[in-house]
Amino acid sequence: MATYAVGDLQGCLEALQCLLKKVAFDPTKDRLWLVGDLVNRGPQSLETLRFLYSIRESLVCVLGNHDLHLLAAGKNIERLKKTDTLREIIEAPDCAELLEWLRQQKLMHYDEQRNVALVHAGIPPQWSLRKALKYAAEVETALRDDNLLPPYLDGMYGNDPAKWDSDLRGVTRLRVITNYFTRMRFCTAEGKLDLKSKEGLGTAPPGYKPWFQHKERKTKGVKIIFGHWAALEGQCNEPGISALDTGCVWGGALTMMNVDSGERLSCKCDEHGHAAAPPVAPRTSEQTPASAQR
Ligand SMILES: [Mn+2]
Repeated sequence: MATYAVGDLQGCLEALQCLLKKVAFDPTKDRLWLVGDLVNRGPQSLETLRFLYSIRESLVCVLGNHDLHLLAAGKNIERLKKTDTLREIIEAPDCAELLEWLRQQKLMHYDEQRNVALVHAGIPPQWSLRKALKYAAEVETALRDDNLLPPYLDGMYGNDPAKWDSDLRGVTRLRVITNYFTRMRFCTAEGKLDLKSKEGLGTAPPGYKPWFQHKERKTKGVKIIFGHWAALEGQCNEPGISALDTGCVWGGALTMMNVDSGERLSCKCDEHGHAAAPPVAPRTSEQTPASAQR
């Protein structure tokens, strides 16, 4: 019995299946943790979601910004953008069943025994583990509530306010929580977000740092696994922090990590969505650099 964490799938089903095959994944014994962004931009969003649903008993899954966008587009198709590849899901006969499952997923998973947290983008430096779990649960409650869900999905878009304040209420409060867990890259020590910069570690705007680099970060005693930031290429140089997004959908590779040993494997996701083992693993700098549109 093993537990594996996998980076942003974004519809790259063949790369996921390549990884599962490499470790002889057994859904009756093994566990698969997903950092979110299961769908969108990649070749097989619908098939990916159907496959995950079929092995849902073996999954721990946290939601990413693209998954939340799918939930919103499922309620209001006009939210779809030109670059989205989500229409096939929304028009599928089993869409309701798949989205019903998706909205039950969490923003943050914490494994107490291992002292490991799983999130899509990160945990802001000013939040303790206890606070992060409490705030994640506020959004999770809204996602599961038929009355709270529509106003939440309508109100979650936007970059403001850029910083958490415990006095925030309603949809504004949920928007800031959502932005931390699903969109954050750079922020100040106080947790003020810069949601525009998407490039690598050295590109922080003045006064900002990657969320995990702040000296006073309150979750320093917790191991954290996250995705979302392809420009890191799977490396964040911070003890206890594991970056798993290696930009599969952008011509990179899909990364899998054994949660207990830290051992990593990868499968490439080429432009046609056909997975193959990379010539040299894990991926190196010859990969396409992070594109701006993400
Ligand atoms: Mn993301």
